[in-house]
Amino acid sequence: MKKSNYLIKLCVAALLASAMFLVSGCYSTNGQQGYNRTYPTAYNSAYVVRMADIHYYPKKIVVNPGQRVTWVNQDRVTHTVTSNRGYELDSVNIAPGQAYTHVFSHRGVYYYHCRFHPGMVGVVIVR
Ligand SMILES: [Cu+2]
Repeated sequence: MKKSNYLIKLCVAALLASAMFLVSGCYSTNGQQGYNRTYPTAYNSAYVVRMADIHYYPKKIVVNPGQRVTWVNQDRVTHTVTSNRGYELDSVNIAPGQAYTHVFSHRGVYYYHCRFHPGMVGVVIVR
């Protein structure tokens, strides 16, 4: 019994340590400025939204009807791009290193979130 308590404490300590490591990693991302200039060509998209540190960057984008938007997961965990209402945005799981592309055909305001991280939200304005 004592031994299993010790093991549980050890696991909690390990989890806390890795959580702190993740948090400290939030501020180590460099080169964000150049990102939107370089990636659209790679993905042939008008806009690229990065997923990193449990956030979408940028959180809000404005596009024209018919434009492609690509979400790139540069995080260490899986994310989704899921409409708050309706199914305009309904990605499958986007693993680290993977991307999801969507073409917006109709004007509107499309709020979305990640299924795994409730605080991870964004919006695409098509006009
Ligand atoms: Cu997520």
